[in-house]
Amino acid sequence: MQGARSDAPRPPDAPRTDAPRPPDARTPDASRLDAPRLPDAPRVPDAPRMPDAPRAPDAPAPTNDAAPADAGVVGSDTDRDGIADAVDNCPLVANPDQADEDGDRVGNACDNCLIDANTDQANRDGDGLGDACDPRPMMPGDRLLYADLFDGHATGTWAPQSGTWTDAAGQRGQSNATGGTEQLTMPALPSNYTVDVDLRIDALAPIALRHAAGVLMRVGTAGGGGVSGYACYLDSPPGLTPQNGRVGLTRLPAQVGGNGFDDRTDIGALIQLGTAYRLRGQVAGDRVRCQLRLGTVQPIEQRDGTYSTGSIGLASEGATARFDHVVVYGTN
Ligand SMILES: [Ca+2]
Ligand SMILES: [Ca+2]
Ligand SMILES: [Ca+2]
Ligand SMILES: [Ca+2]
Repeated sequence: MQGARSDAPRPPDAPRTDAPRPPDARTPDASRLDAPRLPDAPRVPDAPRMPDAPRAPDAPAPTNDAAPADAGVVGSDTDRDGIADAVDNCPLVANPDQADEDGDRVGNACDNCLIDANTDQANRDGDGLGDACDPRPMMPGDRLLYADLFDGHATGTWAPQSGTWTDAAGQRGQSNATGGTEQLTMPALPSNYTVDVDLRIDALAPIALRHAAGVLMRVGTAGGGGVSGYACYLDSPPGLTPQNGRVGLTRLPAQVGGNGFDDRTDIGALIQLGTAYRLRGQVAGDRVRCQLRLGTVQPIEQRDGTYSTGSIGLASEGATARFDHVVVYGTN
């Protein structure tokens, strides 16, 4: 608005300002705005830029109508974030930090799958999530609800219930050998959601009934001060190193009430200490799912109506673990 008004009264000043360099700058700009077509191009181009490249005109002209012209400093910068369009990983979204967590050359600010490398940004159903991460890639309506990359951009607060939790090197770690749990406190998540998390088990407690780490869903406080909800986790039987890996889905507190469940599936591979794995947990109505996003490992599914709402959490048992990339997806 202001710019437009300024331009209007500008005429009087114009002559003064334009005087020094205007002839070159003004003419090109005008030709671009009015009509980046041939008529104007041929006329001015030769004079201003020709000296350096007499032959370049043919090729460069079409490509750089905007770039060279703007300032001769950084080229065209549509989103005005200081990064020229040609090298901006989000040309239409201001993101001066150029953060790109999954390294697919699409900045976090405009990546439709934050933690899944998908340079093509394929999104068949046209909703807010790319095929690479969309829980329902052929059904519109999904979107990102929450993401914590543990790089200082979190919008929620983690509330430790037990264990020793600290952030380091862009990850969230639990270093108490016996394990620990914590819950994400944030504006209520909807009842149904999908959560992806990368987790890594670094060390096993010498004596433990279980060596496991995972993500919690529909978390709440259990009667005895413990945690309630559903846990999607990686598990390794004690006594062997490395152990046969298993992925599990259980209701917490485990086995309480006599009708709880704790299903585990051998994933046919070893869980390597120090290696990160991605788990996907899902809750929708009374359907609860857990899947290790690795190869062809099949998801474990249960139907259970014990818990209908609640946030997400992180947990480890008999293991020192590190977590990264907690991303929650939901339906509009
Ligand atoms: Ca940008
Ligand atoms: Ca990216
Ligand atoms: Ca991506
Ligand atoms: Ca999609």
